[in-house]
Amino acid sequence: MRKLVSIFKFIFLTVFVAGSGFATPPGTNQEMRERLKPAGTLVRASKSDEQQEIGGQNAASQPLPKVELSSGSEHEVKMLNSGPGGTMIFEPAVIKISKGDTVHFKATDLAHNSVSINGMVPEGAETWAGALSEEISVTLNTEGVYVYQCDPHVAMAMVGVIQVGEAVNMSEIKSAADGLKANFALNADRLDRYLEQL
Ligand SMILES: [Cu+2]
Repeated sequence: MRKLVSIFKFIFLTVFVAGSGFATPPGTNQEMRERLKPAGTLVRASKSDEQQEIGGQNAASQPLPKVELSSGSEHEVKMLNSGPGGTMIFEPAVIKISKGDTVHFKATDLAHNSVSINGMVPEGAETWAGALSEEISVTLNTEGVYVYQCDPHVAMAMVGVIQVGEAVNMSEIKSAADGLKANFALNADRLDRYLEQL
């Protein structure tokens, strides 16, 4: 009797296993994969859409807020190895001031300087060139946009922008910016982002 049971078990298992084997046509797994594939693709697609959206928000597509007119007639710009806006940076890198105001460049960190860039100041305007680690003050009496740099770190886009009164020379600044940007090995979009804030 036990023998019979085990024979039946054997037959049952054989038929069941074989049957299920036959009941699974070769195409079924493939078909299943095919059915699952679009679902998987959709999940990945929606995820990457989301990532693109997040990336887009962090990237240059997000317009930066405009810089407001700094209060008072004396303004301070720190020369820094590292600040909230990045490394080798003027802080604030973009300021809007009134005609006749003075900007003090502070040697908060050493081995930086502030030098106005030829062709990137309003026509007939004052220019300046500080020595390394020198704290200089410039009084700006000519309306327009001024772009200046730190000589040792211009390749890292250590530049700054001052708008005095109205940005009357913005088109000249923008065309000259292309030449300046050619010197940037790092932070290549910094100047564009600065000018966007005016
Ligand atoms: Cu520097």
